[in-house]
Amino acid sequence: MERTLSIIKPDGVSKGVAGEVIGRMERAGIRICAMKMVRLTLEQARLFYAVHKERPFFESLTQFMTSGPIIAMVLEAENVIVKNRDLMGATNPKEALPGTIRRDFASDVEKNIVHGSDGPETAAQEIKFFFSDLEIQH
Ligand code: IDP
Ligand code: MG
Repeated sequence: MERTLSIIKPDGVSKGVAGEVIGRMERAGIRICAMKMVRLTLEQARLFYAVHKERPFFESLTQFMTSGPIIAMVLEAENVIVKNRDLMGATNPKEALPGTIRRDFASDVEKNIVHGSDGPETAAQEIKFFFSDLEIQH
């Protein structure tokens, strides 16, 4: 069994599509084994997205991620990193396939509704960023 970190970003929460996003994950056979709603500080957002700190969109992205509450989740399933990325669709919703979360709900490349870890190492790091072992159901 593999685990990944998923985040419903501030736009997903404020648009009221959290339930729909979670429903899609559950219908895909993904188990949610941890969940919390938090509002990141700018410092936390900068730390979470540190790999992107040289990118031109870093300032705007981190501001956006602190603009409202987010829902962080640990997802579990076989091959869940790729499975979740497939449900999400491409980073830019205009390039995302029909039926994906980003294509169906996102307005632009920055405000794209969801985050999902991109590999086993980042998944482990990102899960630790939000959750202690005690907060994850086995
Ligand atoms: P991902 O979320 O699909 O893994 P990344 O390349 O890791 O995409 O970028 C992280 C986040 O940064 C994206 O989800 C999006 O919110 C934002 N982002 C990525 N590329 C751009 C861009 O070209 N302009 C503005 N924001 C971007
Ligand atoms: Mg990424």
